[in-house]
Amino acid sequence: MVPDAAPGPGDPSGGVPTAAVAGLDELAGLGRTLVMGVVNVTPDSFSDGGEWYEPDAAVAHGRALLDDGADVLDVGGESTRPGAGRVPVEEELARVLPVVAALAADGAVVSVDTTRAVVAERAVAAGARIVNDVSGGLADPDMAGVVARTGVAYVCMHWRGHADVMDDLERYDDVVADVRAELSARVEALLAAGVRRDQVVLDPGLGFSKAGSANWPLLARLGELEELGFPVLVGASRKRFLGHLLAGPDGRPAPPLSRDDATAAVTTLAAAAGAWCVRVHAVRASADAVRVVAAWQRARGATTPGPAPGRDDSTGRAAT
Ligand code: PMM
Repeated sequence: MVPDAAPGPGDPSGGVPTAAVAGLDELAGLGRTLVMGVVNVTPDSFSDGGEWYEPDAAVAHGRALLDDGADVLDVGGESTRPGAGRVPVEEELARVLPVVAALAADGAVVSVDTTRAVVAERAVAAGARIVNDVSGGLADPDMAGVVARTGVAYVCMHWRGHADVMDDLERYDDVVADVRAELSARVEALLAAGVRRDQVVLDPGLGFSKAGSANWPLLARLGELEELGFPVLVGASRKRFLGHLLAGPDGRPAPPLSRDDATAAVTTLAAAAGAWCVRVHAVRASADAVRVVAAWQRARGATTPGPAPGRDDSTGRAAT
């Protein structure tokens, strides 16, 4: 892994997402899209089910992802696989807390992937610095209060229902406009509960209540979400819509583990579109991709007369 080149004085890194998110100062200076590596401590995730279920194996996997170039490790103890049932809260705590504590003690920036306020709060006490809530605060009315009280970064994903019903909630007039409006409503609720703006990261929730074809406009029009003025995280890794895209002649979707090259291609596109972070299972290719995009953007900034219309050159984010 080649270390990041430190942006020099006057470095024209227009278009690079350098947003300062609460408590993550050391990441803001990297001048490129961040890579979040997935550490699923579950027996049944669609993408890597069971592989890292034992805490020691999960910690070792997290460390390997750091070696591959991950900036953040996302530790989750409940599968969001379509159709999955809920995990009892004590079980979720037992799965994630030792892994969060061990990786945080190593000095890693750890995120906890949970929809439960109590899990979020205990994980932050164990060292997590990001709460990644695929329900955007809808699954647990106490989540916004915990996020406000702890002051940590909060990934607010677009969500319409738990895994057992999410595929029945896929109707949109215009998927991008609808997701944007529903995320805006979540942001209003978070701010009303005392969450600060600099804690919030938005996520379109690819694959969550989105039929295959609905995911592409969300990627293609990422700028419309960025216009809300918050950093954007993209989680496309190994998802079903990539499996359908890569289906063989028999029409069967490509299996999850064969979707990593397509995931890296999505990382490249998302980074070029200004994503703050990508969440991926196979880190190395995406870690390389975000560095390629940053170098490409710096060269564009050096050779073009100014920032693209509507962009704030200092942050690389849409001027709102
Ligand atoms: N996708 C999964 C789980 N957590 N979190 C965020 N913020 N965004 C996502 O798209 C997302 C997520 C799907 O399950 P996986 O852990 O097997 O990838």
